[in-house]
Amino acid sequence: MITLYQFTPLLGLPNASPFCMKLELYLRLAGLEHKVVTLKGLGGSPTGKAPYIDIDGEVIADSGLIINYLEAKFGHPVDGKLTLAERGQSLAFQRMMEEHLYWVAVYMRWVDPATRRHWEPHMQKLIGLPGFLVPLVSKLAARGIRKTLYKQGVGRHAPETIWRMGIADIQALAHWLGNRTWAFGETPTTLDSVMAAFVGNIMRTPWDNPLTAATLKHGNLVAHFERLMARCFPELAP
Ligand SMILES: N[C@@H](CCC(=O)N[C@@H](CS)C(=O)NCC(=O)O)C(=O)O
Repeated sequence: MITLYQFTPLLGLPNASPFCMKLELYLRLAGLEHKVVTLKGLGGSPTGKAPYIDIDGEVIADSGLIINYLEAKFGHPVDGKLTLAERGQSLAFQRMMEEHLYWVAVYMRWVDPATRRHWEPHMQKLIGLPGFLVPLVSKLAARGIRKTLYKQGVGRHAPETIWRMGIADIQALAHWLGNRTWAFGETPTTLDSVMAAFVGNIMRTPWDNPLTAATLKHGNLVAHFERLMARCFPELAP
């Protein structure tokens, strides 16, 4: 039995963490039976991050490592038909979103001073905080995450540059997807899950910002997100 530990659903999405949303989409694409547990804290995660799973008593963290494990254990139900070259492309785009675009999205959600107050009510739901603590926790979180972004490197740039870096990733994805239904062939794969998780989270950010505006201009990315939602999460599909 697989138990998926992740944050509470938010913004009309299965998850406001793109990594949790990616993994839940993958589990549904793979048709692997699983139970979802909403996290109250990250103490049970071997890495201190979400998502993580428990599979027959073995606890594994990191969405990518979990998918590798499940693909190997269950006979590659989602990515098995990809050629080695397609696997290479898939991994390169996943890394672009998870190791680069992610940090711009973190800036958009947690640090950009113009938008922090819009995120606070959602943050309250995400962490389950009493209302009076929200301004303080929001300020502390923004301070901590600003330091993380500085160490990672993205946070050393001016805001206009940060936005430009994220928008370049979105454009690359949109141009690469073109008018295809899925990233590769007739059925969705892990890369489709990652794209929909990132595009969905950026699109559904409920305040004006340059990254969301640029993403919404790419009708093919929006339609791709809606297509995967209709297939995997009809209960939440737009
Ligand atoms: N590489 C990891 C990244 C997971 C990750 O960064 N999760 C974030 C949420 S989007 C998290 O749990 N952050 C909590 C923290 O850093 O304290 C994966 O693919 O699962």
